[in-house]
Amino acid sequence: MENCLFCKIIKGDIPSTCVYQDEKTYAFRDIAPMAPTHVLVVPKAHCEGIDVIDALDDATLAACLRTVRKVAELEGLTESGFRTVSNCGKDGCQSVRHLHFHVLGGKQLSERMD
Ligand code: DGP
Repeated sequence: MENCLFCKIIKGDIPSTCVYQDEKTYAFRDIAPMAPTHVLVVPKAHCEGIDVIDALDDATLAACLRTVRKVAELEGLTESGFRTVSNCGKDGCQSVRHLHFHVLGGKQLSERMD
């Protein structure tokens, strides 16, 4: 997608700090971290969000969740725990319309989800 920020990051047109990537997914550090570890996991194929997830093939969707787990391992979060969030649409405060999973950890996170 020509005007998608995360597609440009995946292509390398906009620099990012890569944490992990494979054939189907890319994981990079969030530009405005909300926890000591804050990584975004995205499918390399463009999909706008969970509301249109049917457009994404099952293998890519599964690969995203496996990459979340891989990032947790690489960042040393497996034992302490972490949170994965995918904001969707206006009320969900999704600001970039390319499906992404936030991986947050490295501190005790709040119980509140709002
Ligand atoms: P969301 O609000 O759920 O759509 O999350 C989008 C995230 O993307 C937000 O936490 C900030 C991050 N972000 C926005 N622009 C950039 C960028 O240019 N580079 C990186 N690494 N992250 C970005």
